[in-house]
Amino acid sequence: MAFEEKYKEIADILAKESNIAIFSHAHPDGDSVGSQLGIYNFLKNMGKSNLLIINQDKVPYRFEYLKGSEVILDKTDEDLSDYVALCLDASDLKRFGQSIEVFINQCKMIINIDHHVSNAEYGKINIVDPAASSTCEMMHTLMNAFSDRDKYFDIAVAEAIYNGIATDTGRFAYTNTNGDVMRLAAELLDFGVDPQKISNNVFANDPYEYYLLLGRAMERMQLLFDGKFAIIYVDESMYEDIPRDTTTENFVNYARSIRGVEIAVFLKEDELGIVRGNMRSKGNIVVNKIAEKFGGGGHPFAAGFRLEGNMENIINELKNEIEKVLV
Ligand SMILES: [Mn+2]
Repeated sequence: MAFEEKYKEIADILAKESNIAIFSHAHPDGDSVGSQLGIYNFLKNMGKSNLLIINQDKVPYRFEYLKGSEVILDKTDEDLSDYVALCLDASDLKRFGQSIEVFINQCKMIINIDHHVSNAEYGKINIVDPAASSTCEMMHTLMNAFSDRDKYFDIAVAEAIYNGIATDTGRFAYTNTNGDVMRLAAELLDFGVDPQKISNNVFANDPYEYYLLLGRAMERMQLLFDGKFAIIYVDESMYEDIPRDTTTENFVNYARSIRGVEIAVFLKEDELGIVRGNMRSKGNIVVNKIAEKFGGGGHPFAAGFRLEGNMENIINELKNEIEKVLV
């Protein structure tokens, strides 16, 4: 089935159903929250009252400005057996987190919309479009498939979509930025989105402790292979006087921004013995294949993994793998 027909099929289902639960991946980002709140506000404007948004983790403060962010739950007592699960920006059921998977499986139908090439097509209906910049871009296409779309598309919807596009393209800088993305962004600005408002909330809104922690990570950075590989990490010792829940979102991009660096990796031990890794490339070297060797995956130039192990061992294994592509 062509994408166009699938979008229409999903729009028809969502227009007809009154019980819709919207899910996205653990550790929310601008695209996951943006796509959830974009479609939430759109469906709410259609008059639907039985809408739920359920995520494992709370909304990062930088996205709290989006309308509806306060209604996002981390669990529900509701019987979901008559709900449609709308699963966004998540390549497989594990990405939602264990507690959320249970809720998704209670639903009578799963609709899966995502732009990750590794998507496992776990839904009854799946639209997976790796050519899309973001799930938010796909949600905009979906909204266009509703009749009377203009009645439901308001500024809150537009802001949520812009939020996801701006973040997943690295502020319109990564290789997934193309003419379609810019035309869509232009359309959203014409509609009334205030880019300064979005930017101030998303990109200029971190507490002092965020930069203090970043400084500590940067100070211990290892630059290897003629300065082409940068590796940074945070560990327990860096948190002494910094709240434990201080986010490390985007840390990897500071390492990636250094002149000469082709691949940057950021590591963090998030539970005892579980190390999360973010990998970013400047666009010359594919990193999702490397992430796959560590049990992860993602986009060609932005990938990640999560695995059990000791930080030092993982750093050494990473050096070995990255040496193969860099040296
Ligand atoms: Mn995304």
